[in-house]
Amino acid sequence: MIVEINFDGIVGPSHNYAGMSPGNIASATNAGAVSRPRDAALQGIAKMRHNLSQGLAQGWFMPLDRPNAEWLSQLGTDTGGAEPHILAAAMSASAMWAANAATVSPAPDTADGRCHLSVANLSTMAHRSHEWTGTLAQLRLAFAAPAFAVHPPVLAPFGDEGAANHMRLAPQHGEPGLEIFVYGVSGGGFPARQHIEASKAVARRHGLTPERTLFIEQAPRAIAGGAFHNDVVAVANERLLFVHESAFADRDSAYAAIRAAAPWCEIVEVAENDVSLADAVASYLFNAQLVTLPSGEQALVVPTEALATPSVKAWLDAHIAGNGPIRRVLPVDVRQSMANGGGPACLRLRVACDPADVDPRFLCTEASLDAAEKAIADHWPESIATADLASPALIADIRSARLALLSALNLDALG
Ligand code: SUG
Repeated sequence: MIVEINFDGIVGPSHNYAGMSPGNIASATNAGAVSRPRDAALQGIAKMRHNLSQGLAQGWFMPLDRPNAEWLSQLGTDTGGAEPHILAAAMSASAMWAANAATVSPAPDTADGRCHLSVANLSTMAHRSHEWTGTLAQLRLAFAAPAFAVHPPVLAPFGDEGAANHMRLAPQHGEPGLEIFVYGVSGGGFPARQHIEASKAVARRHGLTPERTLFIEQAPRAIAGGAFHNDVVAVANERLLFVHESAFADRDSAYAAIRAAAPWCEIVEVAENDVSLADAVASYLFNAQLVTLPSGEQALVVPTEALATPSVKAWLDAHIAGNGPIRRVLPVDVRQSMANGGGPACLRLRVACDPADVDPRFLCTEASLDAAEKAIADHWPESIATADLASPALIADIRSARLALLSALNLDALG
């Protein structure tokens, strides 16, 4: 039976604030701050535990090997010789934001009836452009069953940031759905990270039906305002699209096209007058996990920051009181990730599939969460200042910490 599994990226031991993502307001604001990798990873584990306890299927992806020596070698350098910004890029723990790992088209949507995953090239940002090799190896292990087709990345120069710019509406996860690819063109001097050419290539490779596939342009104003990915201003789950008024370049035609292709869908729009674009971006209201609980109710797993933003809190209170389709709001603390622009939704990749087809080592249980928590508590660095990134001792600690986690989870094959 097809269910939605959320695979969270475990925050890697090299988590740091190097300010490497222009257009991502949190990353720029916190550049140079001291990070807390252990707290960050434990916050991530607590979020997974929280969602598992709600009766949701939960999986995970392992941190990638950092610093990426192979990438440095391709650049003709190494950890001892690389300039600081190159070393910081090689050290990034950015693979934690699993929403950017791949674009996923579940089996009911595809021509061959397999669940297709295309690893994202993340080519716009140097520190993310070398994630795909490690991510692809991991996807090939987790989704090795014939029920899946795992594709290599679309080639540069067409930027692809994966599921962060992709939404799926379906009456239920296991039924054929409408896949919506949101691309950017311009954004007030910030890069548009998802290119339409990449979105179209992914849709073709996945064998999607044109009548159930839409390509919608992100509003340049949203990108300029800090919505570097569409999932900062919109999120979908089953029949429901939850979206900020300023998300799309041409809102009316976008909604008309969605309603024509999915007449059963419900669009809940948050008006600019109620929650400004600036508040939406700062609070990450939309970078929430919109999920269907076992009771059938829809819940929104929000970052704690959302409830601390008065306009957002007022909107959510009124929605619940007014009996809107989101019935529960569940806050989680992912502050360490948030400070780099990654909310609850960034940290997970949704794969609607039969859990029996997934390598069980990538599915979480209370016991495996305990094992991961222990490895993190024992081995993850407590703090990292950007000036420390070149320290050979820190680099050795980061490598051995990751290997300790892989070994605790029986995933040494990824080492
Ligand atoms: O790509 N931050 C990530 C955040 C990704 C959030 N993902 C989604 N919206 N789905 C990014 O901008 C910051 C790294 C640094 O500055 O050190 C960073 O890469």
